[in-house]
Amino acid sequence: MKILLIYPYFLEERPDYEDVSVVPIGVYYVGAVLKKHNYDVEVLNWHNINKRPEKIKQTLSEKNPDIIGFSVLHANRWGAIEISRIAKKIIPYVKIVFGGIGATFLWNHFLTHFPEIDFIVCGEGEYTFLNLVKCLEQKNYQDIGNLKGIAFRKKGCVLKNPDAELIANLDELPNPAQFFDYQHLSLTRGCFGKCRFCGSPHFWGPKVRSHSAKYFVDQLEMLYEKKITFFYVSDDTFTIHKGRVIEVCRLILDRKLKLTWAAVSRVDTVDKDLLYWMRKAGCIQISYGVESGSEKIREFLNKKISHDRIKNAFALTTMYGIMARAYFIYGSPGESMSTIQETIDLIQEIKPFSCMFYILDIFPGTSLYKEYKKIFNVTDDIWLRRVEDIMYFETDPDLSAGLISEFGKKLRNCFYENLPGFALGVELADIKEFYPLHSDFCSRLGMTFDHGDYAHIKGIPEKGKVAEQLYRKSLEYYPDQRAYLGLGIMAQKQGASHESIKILSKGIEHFPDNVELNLCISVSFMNIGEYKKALDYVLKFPQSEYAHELMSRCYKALQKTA
Ligand code: B12
Ligand code: SF4
Repeated sequence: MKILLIYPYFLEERPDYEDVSVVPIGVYYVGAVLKKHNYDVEVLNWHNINKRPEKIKQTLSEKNPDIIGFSVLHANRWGAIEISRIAKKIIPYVKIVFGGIGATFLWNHFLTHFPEIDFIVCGEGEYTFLNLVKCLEQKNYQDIGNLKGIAFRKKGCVLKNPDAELIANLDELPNPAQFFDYQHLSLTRGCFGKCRFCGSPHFWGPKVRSHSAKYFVDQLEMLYEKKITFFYVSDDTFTIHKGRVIEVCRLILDRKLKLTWAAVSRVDTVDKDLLYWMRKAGCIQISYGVESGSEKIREFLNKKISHDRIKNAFALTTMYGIMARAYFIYGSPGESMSTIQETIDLIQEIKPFSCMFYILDIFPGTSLYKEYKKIFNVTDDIWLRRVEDIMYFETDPDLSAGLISEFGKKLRNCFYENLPGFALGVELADIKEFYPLHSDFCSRLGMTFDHGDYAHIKGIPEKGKVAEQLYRKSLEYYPDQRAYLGLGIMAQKQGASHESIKILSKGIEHFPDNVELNLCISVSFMNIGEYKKALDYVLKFPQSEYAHELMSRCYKALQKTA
């Protein structure tokens, strides 16, 4: 049995490409269970296959799968439908299965309107899909009628079996890192929150299940051994079980895994102790759902977090040298310039280093969607339109597209204008053992302004100056390769070669084997015509292509002067 697991494309281009280019972690869990049972499984990340549509036919013909499982989020469902149609034409016997959050809530809609879809795996997918695959392999179609968690068609009727039980012990799942490489990990499943715009509570239920710290860190370690050193912990609320998270951090430290990671959390589940351990174990960013500065709107969204909690979480996170990131939602009922101003006031108070602003969307599986259907007396048939989603403002006569765009601009502009002040005013906890970490934090932030995410954003003033000050602050804490290099490159760009050589030499004293520092100083020496000295620095790195390029430039210059 050849099984393809496909993560299909979205309809719209996004400004944040990274958001949609990652295969959901659940696909690897589903794949790992199948691999453990010796099935021939392949995961295809087809988030951008629509840019080369001829590849779809060609790949499907070559691979000739018996089953294709699609990972469907609401917004990529059309991608899955279009690929399914092509697949059925080329391989008429192929069985098409939709799974994932988007498929779960619209099983009836999909099976009613799209004959190319054969089955829907509702909810947690690992064992439900395995059971389905086994039945299909044995051509035992009779038993599919008894498989929990499956929706299917029978004699023209769409049927759904009862939900499957949730997996009681997540650690019994085979570790996906044995079979696949990825950067998004999850420790827990479920969330105690009941936010109106979120599908998670209805999908996973209110009970939070967790892997053990050992399972989680084993997974990290396996990926680390495959040279993956940066991770995103994709839980709804990673910090829900404080003790478990500290155990994870201690294990990362005990096993000496030199990695960095980012997590998602709620402002009401962090404290000093936890942040201390998280930072020590390599956490560099925590994203919090703040949603709005207006209490009224937070209440509507059912977010249930107080102003003080938000303030406290951001202050503590920053103090420990972790980038505090805020998710905001705008375009909610009652949104106006005055509530947007409340959000801006909050941003100025909590000083986040990164903000994500999303327009309120109405996704199936959320309370918002249930209310929307009731108020407008519509059915799931609205999704027959070839659109990704419906934004709340489109349903509200008090909000127009123009207004929403103005809100978005105002929020982003305000954040960007204030960002340099936030960065330069950062106050870190005066804990001696944290000095190397603080140094790393400041240089990392400096790099973001200098040549990272913020470097190309016009609305951020004085990026170079901010970066320089952050690099200097970093070096006040501890020697840091990134800071030396940043300052060295800056001086070099300004034509201050001697200054650049001075700072890079200091860096090389601390980090003699750092390739970038050595190659950069070599360029500065070349800039002042000292080719012999320049050569000394590049000769140490025969394995680097750039070093070879510099070497030949040095030799040519030396030949000319000889
Ligand atoms: C972390 C996260 C992200 C991260 C990383 C996602 C990733 N690729 O791993 C980032 C920030 C990149 C992200 C981006 C987006 N996200 Co997001 N994200 C989440 C979050 C919080 C956790 C996802 C997760 O890891 N779950 C744990 C794993 C184990 O579950 P899983 O991947 O869903 O897989 C299980 C089942 O769904 C099923 N399954 C999944 N695929 C398949 C395939 C087959 C064949 C089968 C049989 C079963 C199956 O079995 C799996 C194992 O049990 C969820 C909320 C949630 N708790 O689920 C929102 C959520 C999934 N995201 C959401 C949205 C809207 C998005 C974006 C579209 C937003 C955007 N900016 O455009 C993008 C989509 C891109 C994407 N690739 O996910 C919505 C989806 C709503 C919907 N109905 O579609 C959710 C539900 C949050 C919400 N607002 O309600 N997201
Ligand atoms: S938005 Fe976050 S806190 Fe709220 S229910 Fe969803 S996952 Fe939980």
